[in-house]
Amino acid sequence: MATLQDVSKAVIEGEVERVKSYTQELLDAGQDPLEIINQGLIAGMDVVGERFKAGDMFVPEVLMCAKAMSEGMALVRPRLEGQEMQTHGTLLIGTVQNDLHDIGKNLVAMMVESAGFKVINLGTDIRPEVFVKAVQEHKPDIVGMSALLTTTLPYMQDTISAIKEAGLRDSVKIIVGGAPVTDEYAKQIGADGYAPDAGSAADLCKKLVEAK
Ligand code: B1M
Repeated sequence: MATLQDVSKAVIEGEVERVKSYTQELLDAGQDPLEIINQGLIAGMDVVGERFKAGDMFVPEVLMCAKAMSEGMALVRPRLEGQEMQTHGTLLIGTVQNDLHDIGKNLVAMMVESAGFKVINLGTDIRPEVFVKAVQEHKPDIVGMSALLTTTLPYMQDTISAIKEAGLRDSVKIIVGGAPVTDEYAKQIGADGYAPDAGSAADLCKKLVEAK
């Protein structure tokens, strides 16, 4: 009989088929779906996040783990039957205007989702006014911006200004990241935080909502 530890171990090893079969076995045996999510799937992704941050795991491996976790989630979700899944909060994330890079941003979205957040992923080339509209519509706890080009970095500042001008700055925390972004730059443009990688971004989101 599979255990919750088997599920986490299979997530950590990026074993999609094993995650699916263990998850199904536990569901069939009547295991609480929320326990499977929190003590199996998310617990596994927590370890993946730590190892990725420490440089012990690399992007392709993390993508496999995230896929394994998503496939497990897909089996569990229909069984939740009205049980409110506790989320830490909502992250609205996008790559800034004129920037089409999305591999790192999607990795951040997956890790933050795996850490128990609802994530609204706006995509790439997101203009400041589109961020503003999305904040008004979704009322997220955190707005995340990603940029990979030195030429698109200034759009982070423009987006923060647009959020301020719309009177929404006090309602959200703003985090930034991407290869050319630094902690110093984040402070300079008035962001609430910077994360160098996807695992740190998940930790940062947890820290910011706890402090809210
Ligand atoms: Co582009 N590109 N690219 N490219 N590309 C870079 C970024 C570049 C460094 C390559 C180089 O010249 N050495 C260079 C930028 C130079 C600069 O500005 N300093 C560059 C350039 C110049 C360009 C074009 C202008 C090329 C051209 O057309 N002449 C063009 C621009 C297009 C545009 O955006 N308008 C372009 C296009 C492309 C492709 C479309 C071909 C493709 C993107 C495909 C896609 O994303 N769907 C691409 C790619 C793949 C790259 C490289 C090779 C890889 C980027 C990547 O995905 N890394 C890149 C060179 C390199 O990095 N080796 C390069 C892996 C990813 C996991 O890491 O995105 O850093 P990263 O994300 C990390 C962290 O940064 C952090 O967490 C992630 C996971 O740990 N992070 C966050 C990211 N976002 C975060 C947000 C957070 C927190 C953390 O909070 C919200």
